[in-house]
Amino acid sequence: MEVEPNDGFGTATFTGVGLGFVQGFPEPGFDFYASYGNYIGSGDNDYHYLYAQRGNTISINTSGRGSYADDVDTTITLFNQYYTQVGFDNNSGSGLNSSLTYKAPLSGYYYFNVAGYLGDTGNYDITVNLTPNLTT
Ligand SMILES: [Ca+2]
Ligand SMILES: [Ca+2]
Ligand SMILES: [Ca+2]
Repeated sequence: MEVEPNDGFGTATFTGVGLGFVQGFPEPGFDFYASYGNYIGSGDNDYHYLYAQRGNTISINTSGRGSYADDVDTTITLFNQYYTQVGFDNNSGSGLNSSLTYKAPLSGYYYFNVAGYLGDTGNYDITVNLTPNLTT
């Protein structure tokens, strides 16, 4: 679950994904995957972050939360550790959900903001997957 306030980079919610990932191989306790529920209120931005190593593929998806199927029309904006935007998606997921895949060119923290399209509000789940690429 997100921890509000998380409306900017400095207060982003940690997904739990990526710590302990060393030299392309997972260490004990490493998380490749996270999924948890969140809520977008009026004027809300939800920043989350993960850690990826160079060559990892980051996959981020939104979906309806529990009984709140497709409650909110989400967007996802992805940023690198320098807060530079490196990706955006509105509706590539199911329905009006967002889905974004990005191969990390640099090791570091990656941040993403989930917001409601045109101010839409509601419940959503965020799902994050990290796929190692051991050939890079
Ligand atoms: Ca929120
Ligand atoms: Ca927020
Ligand atoms: Ca959308």
